[in-house]
Amino acid sequence: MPEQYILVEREDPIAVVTINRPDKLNALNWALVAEMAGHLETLDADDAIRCIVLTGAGNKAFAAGADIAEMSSASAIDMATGGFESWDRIRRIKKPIIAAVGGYALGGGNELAMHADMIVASENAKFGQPEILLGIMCGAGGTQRLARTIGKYRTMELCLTGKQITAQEAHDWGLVNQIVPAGQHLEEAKKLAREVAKQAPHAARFIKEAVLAAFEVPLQDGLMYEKRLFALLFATEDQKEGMRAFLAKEQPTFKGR
Ligand code: DAK
Repeated sequence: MPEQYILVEREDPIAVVTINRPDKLNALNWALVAEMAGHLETLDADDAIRCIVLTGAGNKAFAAGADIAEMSSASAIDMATGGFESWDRIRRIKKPIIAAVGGYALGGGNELAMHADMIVASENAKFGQPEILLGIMCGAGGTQRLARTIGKYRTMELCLTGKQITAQEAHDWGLVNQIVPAGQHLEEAKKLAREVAKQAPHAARFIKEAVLAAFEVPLQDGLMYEKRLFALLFATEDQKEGMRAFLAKEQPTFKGR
């Protein structure tokens, strides 16, 4: 399958991955999600990249969901077997990902944004899970990640009515880190990414792992996991450098070792 849907721009130590299907509001067909997973994995394996920004081309949409035209003729078996692998690959990316959302983040678009670790939204952004309006439900983690993020009652409201919420509401509900003026989402997300990219890469990776574990394991197990990862960081040169620089009143230079 020729690559066609995703643009990657490197600005080491960050990279921007853009869903480039603006005429269809960046609707996520299977080939697109597979292509995105491939690029994210390549960047994840590249030591020169320390934080990834994920965005949609144009200001109208981050992504308006899975491709309804493609899904309309899919069988239950297609859906059960075909689509999930690429999403799982995106879920397993270890580097921090920041979603830069301008316009619609609906259905799979919102679910994709929630695969990121932080969300920066333009003030014109709209979030929602409109699957029920199509006679279906979330398929890429929406019920689970939303319930853990904005709580049961607001998740029920979004998923049972299909309504869209504004960037301000999403921010008030804890789904969005920052709201920025319309059209500024990418620039602001890149600023945040550069801030993250300055940090010690092993620490950033373990923090992501530990925070995500909080959604999956009981507290005692999560605390034990955090303790182990914390101790492991004392095997890195960056721990020595961070503490040396603090004591010398200097800025640290982290090398990812
Ligand atoms: N799929 C396909 N095409 C889409 C699309 C979508 N989700 N959203 C928009 N488009 C296309 C439109 O058909 C139109 O194409 P042309 O007619 O120009 O060829 C073009 O994008 C512009 O859209 P509109 O003309 O509709 O633009 P408007 O400004 O009038 O409306 C809108 C914008 C976002 C309100 C509207 O486009 C809309 O309601 N879009 C659909 C939103 C939606 O229902 N999204 C949820 C889809 S279900 C899974 C993983 C994920 C999922 C499922 C399974 N597995 C891993 C198995 C996720 C499911 C979903 O996301």
